[in-house]
Amino acid sequence: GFGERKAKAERMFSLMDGFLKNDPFSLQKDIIHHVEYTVARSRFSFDDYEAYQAVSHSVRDRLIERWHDTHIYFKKKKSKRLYFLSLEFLMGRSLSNSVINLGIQDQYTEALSQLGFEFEVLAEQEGDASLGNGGLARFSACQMDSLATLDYPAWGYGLRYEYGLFRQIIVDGFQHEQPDYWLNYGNPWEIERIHVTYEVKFYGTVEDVDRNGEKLKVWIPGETVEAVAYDNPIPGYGTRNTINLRLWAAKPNNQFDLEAYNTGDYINSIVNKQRTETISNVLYPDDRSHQGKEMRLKQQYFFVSASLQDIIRRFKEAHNNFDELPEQVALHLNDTHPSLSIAEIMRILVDEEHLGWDKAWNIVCKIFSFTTHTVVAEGLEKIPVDLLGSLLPRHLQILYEINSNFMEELKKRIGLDYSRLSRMSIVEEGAVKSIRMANLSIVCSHTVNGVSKLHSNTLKTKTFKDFYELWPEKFQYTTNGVTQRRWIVVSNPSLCALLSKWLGTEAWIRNADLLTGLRDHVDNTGFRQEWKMVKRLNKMRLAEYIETMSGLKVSLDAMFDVQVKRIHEYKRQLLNIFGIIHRYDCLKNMDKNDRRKVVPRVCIIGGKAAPGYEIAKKIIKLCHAVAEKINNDADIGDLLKLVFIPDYNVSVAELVIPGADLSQHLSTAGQEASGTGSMKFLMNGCLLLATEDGSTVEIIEEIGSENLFLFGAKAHEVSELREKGGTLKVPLQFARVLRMVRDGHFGDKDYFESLCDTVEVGNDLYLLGSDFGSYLEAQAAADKAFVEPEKWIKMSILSAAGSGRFSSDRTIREYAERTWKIDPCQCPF
Ligand code: OX2
Repeated sequence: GFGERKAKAERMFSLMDGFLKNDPFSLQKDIIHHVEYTVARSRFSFDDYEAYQAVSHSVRDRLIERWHDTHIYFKKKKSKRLYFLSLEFLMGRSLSNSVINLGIQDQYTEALSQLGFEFEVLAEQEGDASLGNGGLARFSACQMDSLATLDYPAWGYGLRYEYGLFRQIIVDGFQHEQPDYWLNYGNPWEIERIHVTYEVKFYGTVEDVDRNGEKLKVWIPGETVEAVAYDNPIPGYGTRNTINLRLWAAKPNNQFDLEAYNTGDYINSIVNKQRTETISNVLYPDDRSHQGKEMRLKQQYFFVSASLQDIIRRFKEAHNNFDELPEQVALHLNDTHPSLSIAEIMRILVDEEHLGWDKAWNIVCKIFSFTTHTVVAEGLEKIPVDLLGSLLPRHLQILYEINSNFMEELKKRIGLDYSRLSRMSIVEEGAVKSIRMANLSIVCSHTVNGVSKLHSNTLKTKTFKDFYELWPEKFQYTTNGVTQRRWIVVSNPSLCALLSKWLGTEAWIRNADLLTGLRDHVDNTGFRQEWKMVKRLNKMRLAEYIETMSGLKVSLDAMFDVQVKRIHEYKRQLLNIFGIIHRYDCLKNMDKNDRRKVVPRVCIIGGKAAPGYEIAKKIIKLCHAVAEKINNDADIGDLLKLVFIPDYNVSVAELVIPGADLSQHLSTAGQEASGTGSMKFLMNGCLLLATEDGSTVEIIEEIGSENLFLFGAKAHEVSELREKGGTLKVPLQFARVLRMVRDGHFGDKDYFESLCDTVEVGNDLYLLGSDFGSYLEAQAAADKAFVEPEKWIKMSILSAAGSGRFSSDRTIREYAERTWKIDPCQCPF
């Protein structure tokens, strides 16, 4: 009975000796315990990596306690839960973030120093968890941090890829990809749940069965794979709440292929089994492009099926009526990658739970919300019907049925407007008949979110215009944000201390709006002096990194000018490189006297190109070719340096961003849905040089256009400029730079030819030529501001002061209140 169970639990708790203690002495005991029993190294000889492992395990123990309490509490409160479904999470490192969020960083620092270790050095031992590509994936990670911190009853679901995003190495200026087998040395931050497993089925056929006069569809699958859960605790800051990120891995199930076994084909039967394991093996490295690959679809369904089984099981533990599902469960689709969930949940409700179609559909339409991160229709995911039909025959039927119902309803509303009907259809007819995952997601979701105000307008007026006219109320926007815990507290400790000192409180760590308080001190010279010192310190850190990485010594007096993000034509790294070539060319043609007035620059570029994206790879090579020339030109010296930072990832970002004076966000207006890098730079007092794209429009509202350097065509001007195409006027400087590259000024003339072609007049889709003039003006304005240090520092302070709105805490609160309709549920301490 209940009394007995409670007594037993109480006795066990007394054996536990209460919760773990966090004073430095207790921490030391726990660390040494883990060195001895977990890492199994003699207590007298363990290196930094082993010390890191032991420390991490001691932190994990503390996370687990809170994780348990949080989940018991959520269960008890029966509050509605958010399930955040995403195929990508870029978590980066966990150690510093965890001890900071647990509020025990000082204790750890002291404990370790008494053991002869430095906390920062151990934290550096950790490798990144790179289970994602870029902005979308890091945004997922920031949202998890905010969900935990704001006490929302939420779970994240994802895939536990064994190979994360490839490591980028540069050989002779070319990008090479190396596998990121990140689990090689173990992962102390996850908890394997060998008992939480589900079968996921693929292939096979669907049969019509008559059961007691009822016509049923029965899916007879051809392959079964087992999904096993790995839980990753996500601690909130300043709260006991610690939520869960559950990642699925594929493993072969135990039922052997009996026939193969009996015919003596033992080895082959095992080899076949191993093949099923590969589903969660590797992350697809293409940022924003979709190729209809079977393995990718398998991953998506594997993820969806395991997550929904888990969610439905949990729901059924406490409820027996599916009508209650919408009051208990919010399912969030992070882009269309998890949108097979819609067909899967219909299958579960109709085929397995035997609800009528209409009843099931009504329920399903109340639980999904959807965020889209793209602008261009070509970027939207489509799945060939043949592929889907063979892998998931029953789901294809369901999708057809959803679509035919939708088409019927639509005809009633808009009449027989066939071109419109075919644009809105979930099924795309054509050379390759396919399923449009975005249309599916819009039809079934109660809310369709854009990621910035501008993006949402594009969705309403272009990308999803037809849908907006049909269901205007579905279309919302929630501007992205980033977590100040990671992007200030973890990555910029000196700025963190400065902010708390001058704001007189640490409360900004949970309430970023308080950063506006910095405006009150902007005229205080003492404050500005300290601000300057912090930037200098971070520039030193970055300069050291650049030197160890590339051997290049850079001057701290130079302006550190940074562009770091995935390499994409629309992000226009090429515009940056052309600007650098132009600067170099000007320097070469300048006399000694004029040179003395030039602001020295260290230009830093970093980012990965998708392995199959040729043009992006050529951009990387050009960057190296130009760097080679400039950096070895003794005549130029410290006036200009160009550095490519290889293998840009979360932990590199933590180092680079705080050290930047200027950062560049150059996407052709209307192309970047939001952009989140800019927000991290802003928080760190780095000035932006940017187009009026994505969330920059809202950044301008917060900090004023006088505090950043804007340039380029506006979003509403772009389509007209593109139409003008070949007749557009391009500045002479642009033509000259292009010529230099074409003429082999930087070598590899032939190799760069196709790259040059992409920006030739008439072919210049991203408008590099027509934006070049105003780009150079913005750069000149930045130089001018930099030579007035007091002005620059003010702009820097006002940038950080206006960054509060771009905290992911604000993003999450908006989603929670408007979209998910969930309430905070704070586990008592
Ligand atoms: C990115 C978008 O490109 C970027 O603008 C946005 O800030 C980020 O998502 C987070 O919303 N894959 N990555 C993105 O979109 C897709 C698709």
